[in-house]
Amino acid sequence: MPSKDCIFCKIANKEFNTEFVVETEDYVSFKDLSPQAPVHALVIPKQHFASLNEMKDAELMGKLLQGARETAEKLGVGDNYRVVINTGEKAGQSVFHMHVHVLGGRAMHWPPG
Ligand code: DGP
Repeated sequence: MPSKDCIFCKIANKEFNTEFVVETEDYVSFKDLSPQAPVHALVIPKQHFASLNEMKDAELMGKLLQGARETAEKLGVGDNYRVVINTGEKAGQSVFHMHVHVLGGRAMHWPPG
């Protein structure tokens, strides 16, 4: 169920002319507004799920990972990139429409903060 106040639903519905890196019938990816690495994109399902915990469709979950891989490749970091899914406020989730971060273009540290 799309949420009318959800910014990522609006992006997926093309209400902001956002340039997509990848688009399929199930998901889109686009560059993050507040990049934390030289390459930072988000992969989101077109359907609204508040977080990973609301997603039950394993096939769609797998498609989002394929989307992350394809997004990294298209943005030129296909050999070295990090995929992050923040789930819940304490884990750093600030937009409650499930999204997969794709980060690359610099060395990554572990553990993340
Ligand atoms: P998280 O903190 O894991 O919920 O990540 C949310 C990310 O979404 C954060 O890195 C900033 C990004 N973001 C928020 N609003 C917008 C927007 O309107 N456009 C784009 N491109 N990114 C956004």
